[in-house]
Amino acid sequence: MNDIKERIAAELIAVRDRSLTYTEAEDDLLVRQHSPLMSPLVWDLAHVGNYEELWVLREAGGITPLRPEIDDIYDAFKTPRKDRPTLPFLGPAEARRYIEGVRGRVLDVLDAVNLEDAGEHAPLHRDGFVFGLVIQHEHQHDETMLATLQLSGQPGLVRDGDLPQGRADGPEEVYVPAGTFLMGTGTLPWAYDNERPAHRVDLPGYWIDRLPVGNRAYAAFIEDGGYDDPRWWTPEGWGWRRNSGVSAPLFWTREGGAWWRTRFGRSEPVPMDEPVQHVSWYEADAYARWAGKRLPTEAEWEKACGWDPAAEQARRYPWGERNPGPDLANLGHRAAHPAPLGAYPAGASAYGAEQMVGDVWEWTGSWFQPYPGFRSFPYKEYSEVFFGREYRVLRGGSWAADPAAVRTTFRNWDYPIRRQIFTGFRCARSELV
Ligand code: AVJ
Ligand code: FE
Repeated sequence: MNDIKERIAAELIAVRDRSLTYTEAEDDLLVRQHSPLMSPLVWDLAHVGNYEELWVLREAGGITPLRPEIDDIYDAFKTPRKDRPTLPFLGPAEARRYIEGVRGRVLDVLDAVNLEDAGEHAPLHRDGFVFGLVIQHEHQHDETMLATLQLSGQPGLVRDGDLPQGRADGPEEVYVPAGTFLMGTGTLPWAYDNERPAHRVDLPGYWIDRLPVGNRAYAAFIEDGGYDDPRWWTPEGWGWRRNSGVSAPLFWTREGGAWWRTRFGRSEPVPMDEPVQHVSWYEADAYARWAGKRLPTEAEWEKACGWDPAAEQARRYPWGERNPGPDLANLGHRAAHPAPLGAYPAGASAYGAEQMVGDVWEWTGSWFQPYPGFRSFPYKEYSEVFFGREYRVLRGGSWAADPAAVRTTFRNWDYPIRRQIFTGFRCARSELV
């Protein structure tokens, strides 16, 4: 096996270990629905196996379907999440057997294929793309499973860990001078279709927060009456605020004059020096207006994160090409929460912005739209069907995102009302002239 095949095999093993860890619970917890926003955990588990069967075995490997009769059950477009408990999905033991059977054949395909000359299947196999696709897909579902586990309120299921200390000093904002940069990528082999093609974008100068907005600052917004003042909210945001009755981030409660949160089944004081998470786009947008700022556009976010103005090229990570070690970013579920603000000075971008990847996904002010020259690959339902004015773009990746599915060009998206995801934000403002 050559280097790339060894890396793929290692990544396949790592992501499967992760999925199995998140589904070690008793059967009842796995088959139950914990929120209408989420699938039963065992659905996610077999869905990643079915996706792997579809893409690696059938499409790229030309192998006859193993279990075509279950395809409809695991087609995310056929049944919305809220209705998935009614599906005749595989039980935990059968799901584990199914995904293991698929995986064995996937490793056979990997072993046998010539990645650089796979005949009619070449586009899927080039640079191991189809394996990258299923590895990233499974990691994304693992993050979804963590959101489900958080919503379940069940203690003792999710591993925690230690993170670096925060750092209080440093400027509030960094300046990004006017000029063009290259947005998106034409070279990263495992990038999704929505990250392509690379294209020049010209931006005026702007300021962007050095760090994500912290719980202390967010609590000040609440205590200043931010949830009760329509001046800070868009009309849709204000409508959502009134109908939902929301008055603090999801999982926060007020007890004895202090803020508490529940995290994976346990109650704890809100750590004031961590980035805020579990806020909707509407809340992020309102906070930014209260602070005299706005959310960064997606282009502003990406330039501040990934562009190296001296080298005139984009970096894979804010600090460069090096893999995200524990001194650089809080990724890959090292702990089950964001790191304190200022914990990763070594992970700063060329412009000095910190914690751009890891800790929390960050809402941007942009709708999820195609880049100029976008071409769907390998299927329309990954990105294309979501383009428009329904979903807001999220950037950076949370503590629960794996480095395999994080890069400066990576795009995530969700409805502006969603809060169960591990999402926060930072603010920006235009240069005053
Ligand atoms: C890109 C995170 C919005 O979870 O719905 C999973 C990723 N696509 N299976 C999602 C995805 C197909 C997607 N998000
Ligand atoms: Fe999926």
